[in-house]
Amino acid sequence: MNVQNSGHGPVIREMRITPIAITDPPLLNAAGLHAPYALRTIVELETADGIVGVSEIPGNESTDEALRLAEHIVVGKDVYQLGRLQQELEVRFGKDTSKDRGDAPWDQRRLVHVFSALEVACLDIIGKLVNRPVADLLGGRMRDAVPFAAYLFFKYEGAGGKLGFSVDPNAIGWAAARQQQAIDPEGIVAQARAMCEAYGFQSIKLKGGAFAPDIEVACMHALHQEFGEAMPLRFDPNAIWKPETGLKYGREMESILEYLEDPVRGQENMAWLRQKLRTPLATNMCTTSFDEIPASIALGSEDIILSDHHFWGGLRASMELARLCTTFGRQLSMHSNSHLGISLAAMVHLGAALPHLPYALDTHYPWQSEEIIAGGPLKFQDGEVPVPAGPGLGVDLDRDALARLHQQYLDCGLKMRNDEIEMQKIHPKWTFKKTRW
Ligand code: GKR
Ligand code: MG
Repeated sequence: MNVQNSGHGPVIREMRITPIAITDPPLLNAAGLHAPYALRTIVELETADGIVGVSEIPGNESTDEALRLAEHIVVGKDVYQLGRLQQELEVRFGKDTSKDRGDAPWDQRRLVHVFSALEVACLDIIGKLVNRPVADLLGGRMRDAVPFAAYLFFKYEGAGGKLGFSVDPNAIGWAAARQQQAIDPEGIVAQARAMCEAYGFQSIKLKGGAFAPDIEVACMHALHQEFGEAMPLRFDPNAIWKPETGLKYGREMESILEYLEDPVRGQENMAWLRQKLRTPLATNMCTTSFDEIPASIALGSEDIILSDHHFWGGLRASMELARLCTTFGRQLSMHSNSHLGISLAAMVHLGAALPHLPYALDTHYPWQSEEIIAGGPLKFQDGEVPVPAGPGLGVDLDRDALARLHQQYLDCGLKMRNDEIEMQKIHPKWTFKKTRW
């Protein structure tokens, strides 16, 4: 039976895809340097009755193109037809493979992003239809607020955007601190202090992979000294270490880490290291899709899977992943990339519905200085974000901001994230290496 255009239920009448560019500071990581702008894509679905659902995903020309190509599949579907939508998208685009993910710290697969965008927007609509928050559609809230961790970065001076790498002399508090250079223990500790004071975070993660391990590990020890035993610490060099480097520095940090994230590349190397360290290992790089779960279990490659609804194909897929994690003795936590409030709201709904939440989740949110949701950025209280009130995601688009950030996208000329090119503007001979130290 063809249920497309059946006329029953809320049918999607229109899909709007808006790429935007948001100001992003010069943050360093294993793949290079963040550009002055990070790209996001905002998707709006509107039903025949005029109900609008929104979502936000990492911006990339090829994902935007895929979304456009999917329009004829999406328009005419009932918002409850998520299974059918997914199946038709798989037929249209073919399933993503692990290779499609790429070697960078972030995920470059198309279908997971496309489906995540459509699923979240449909759930936003469904929530509005039944007058319930998205967390209730995922099984109901287990908690009213979701804890996040301070996410520190080595960085050059500046705040990104039009100002390039210059500093705003009038900024105060975190707005000033976020512009400072941080390339050594002193800078990292100062960054951590300012971010924790502003947001109340009670766990800290440092993104590594930018400098030689002894410098980065010294920063972790400096953080431990500054904040003491009570502050859980994590470190993530994005798989750029050789196995023996992971072992040496993993042991050096064994007494101070809550968990060690992607110290080495690939499930086999992670499994080898996991046998040798007492510190739990987490990943958003070696077990990154359902297809990789069997090998993860067979090898024992990690303790914690860092899900990301943009990369795992949506919020319901992340709930399914949580069940698998429980079955196979894994913990589940959350990965992030530069993002705005629609993504954060979705992360919070998911975080609120997850049966177990043993770790504070990752977020890049403090690094962003622009917003597209009405009423400005979502607020943190003692490092936690309360589940947004109201049906669906509980956030509304600020259309003026959307138009402004779309114009910024057109003006900046970026079409996809490429941290290597950005790094080469400063260090022309620099090249990305999958394994460096
Ligand atoms: O924002 O530079 C960055 C991070 O390196 C990001 O791209 C990673 O995907 O945060 C991420 C991670 O935990 O690996
Ligand atoms: Mg990571």
